[in-house]
Amino acid sequence: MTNEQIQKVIDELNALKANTLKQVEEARVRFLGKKGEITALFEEFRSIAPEYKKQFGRPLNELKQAALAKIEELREVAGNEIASGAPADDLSLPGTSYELGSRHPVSIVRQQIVDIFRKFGYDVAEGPEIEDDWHVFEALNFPPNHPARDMQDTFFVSAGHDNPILLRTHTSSVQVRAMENMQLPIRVICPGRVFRNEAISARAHCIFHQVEGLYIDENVTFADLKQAILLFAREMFGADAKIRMRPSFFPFTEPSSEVDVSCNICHGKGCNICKGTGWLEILGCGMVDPNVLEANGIDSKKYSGFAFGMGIERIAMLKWQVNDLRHYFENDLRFLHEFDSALEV
Ligand code: 2NL
Repeated sequence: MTNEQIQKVIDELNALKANTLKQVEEARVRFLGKKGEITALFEEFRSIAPEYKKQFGRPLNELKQAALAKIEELREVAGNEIASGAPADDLSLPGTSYELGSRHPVSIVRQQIVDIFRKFGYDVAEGPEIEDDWHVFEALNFPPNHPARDMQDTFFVSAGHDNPILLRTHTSSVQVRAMENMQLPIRVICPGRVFRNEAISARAHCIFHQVEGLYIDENVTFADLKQAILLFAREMFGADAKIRMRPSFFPFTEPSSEVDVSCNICHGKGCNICKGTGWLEILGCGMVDPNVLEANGIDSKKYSGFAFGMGIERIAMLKWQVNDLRHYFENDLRFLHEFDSALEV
């Protein structure tokens, strides 16, 4: 056995062409069949002197592996040709098509809300889903025994000490972090996932999504809040959208208000979506309580602000008449594909 013998087979292998499966099989027999060239080399190898085995063993094995790989490659190409009936390198063939995913309705609406407020000059901020008591409750004027601080309403990661670790129940915690880190004036919008220890039903879920907004500057008034919400409602629900405000209560705002938008289905006439009232509740808002400003190191004599919060699933339900919150979390493709054409880019 000589190196030249092996090299000769390598050269032949490199030059090998086979266009049909029959030719590939012929090539396999020629190299690797019972009387094949490589098989013959292995036969010869068995009878050479032990001191030469080292020299030829490895190149022979490499040659066999290379031959197997080459035959396999040729077989694949020839197989494709047969399937398509055309040469493998026909560049006019259609490419492999990948099924594209589509965006989730919650993502679509979140992006629309965020885009509207970005246009108004708000920054976008995100923060941790696992938070501490300070950022979720204490800094937001929740009294020590407020029911939201109860195990019934909040998922705790660790309790029993000064500053329990928990899953955030609203994205206000991100705004607290904004007050810690950003310079005044602050205009920020905080989209994110929130968690509440609730039984799952058509109207409630233990995980949902929120967008909260916060604006703090000198001389911010309730009139500014009303105008911001009205402009948002017109962008989101159409130029003819009207809003109305009803007094409400939140620990972190004073005064507080809930906001309804005129029903986009019956335009105020009354239908089963708005339960005959002509109005749909879209968000809660208010003037930031001075206690919240002070807790976050902001002089409440000099500065004032407004804040608002809305549930993204809720807005999406109103926009598309989705009647059960659970649809958003089940990932049933028949539901998700309903929104394939909903992207208004
Ligand atoms: C709702 C109501 C609201 C806020 C969220 C807030 C945040 C800070 C200070 C003051 Cl840092 N307020 N957020 C205010 C009023 C209402 O959300 O119904 N959300 C789904």
